[in-house]
Amino acid sequence: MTVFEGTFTHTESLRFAIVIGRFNDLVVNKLLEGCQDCLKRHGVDINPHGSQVDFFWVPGSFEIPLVARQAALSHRYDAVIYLGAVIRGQTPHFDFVAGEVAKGIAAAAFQTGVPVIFGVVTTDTMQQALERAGIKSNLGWNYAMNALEMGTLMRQVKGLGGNSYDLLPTASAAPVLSGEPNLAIAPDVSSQEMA
Ligand code: INI
Repeated sequence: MTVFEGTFTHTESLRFAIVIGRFNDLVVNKLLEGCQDCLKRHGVDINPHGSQVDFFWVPGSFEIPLVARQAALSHRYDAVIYLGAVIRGQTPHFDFVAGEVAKGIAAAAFQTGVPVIFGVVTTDTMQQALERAGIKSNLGWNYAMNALEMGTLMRQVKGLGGNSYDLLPTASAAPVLSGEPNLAIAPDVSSQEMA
């Protein structure tokens, strides 16, 4: 049998959408910085005027799934990354916001066949959120790694053919749809440990 794994190399043809909720922007901007830094150091052109990454800004996490689903439906992207911060102490409807975002993001992935990365930090306090956005580690980096891994993996999976998304346009205009398993494992995948 075969082992399929995503890679963190040969990223020049990958395309990503990053959907960002502005709410708690102190946290979210740091997540975005970490995410961009990781993509850039793995060879992705993060220039908003370039061809590899598009950025979508929305008011808060609650709005993320709508835009993210639409972005995924465009099938321009190998993966869509959602960045947001939902902090319990700041909202009595924490569970509604956090729950709806999680459900919406999962639905977007299933409905579109495009990998979605759940980059919404949910914490009890601002301090905990900041610790995950740069003070201790930066989860934005991890979310970018997840996007690279899933984007490259899905190109291999789609290369197998015969999946339920056959009637949809291909996920990317990029040509690498080999169907060959890629056994390479990024040497730096564990370099950013979570707190
Ligand atoms: N949005 C967030 O991204 N994080 C939060 O912690 C938050 N709080 O605390 O309420 C939040 N609310 C805004 C929400 O996402 C919507 O933008 C708003 O309700 C308008 O639909």
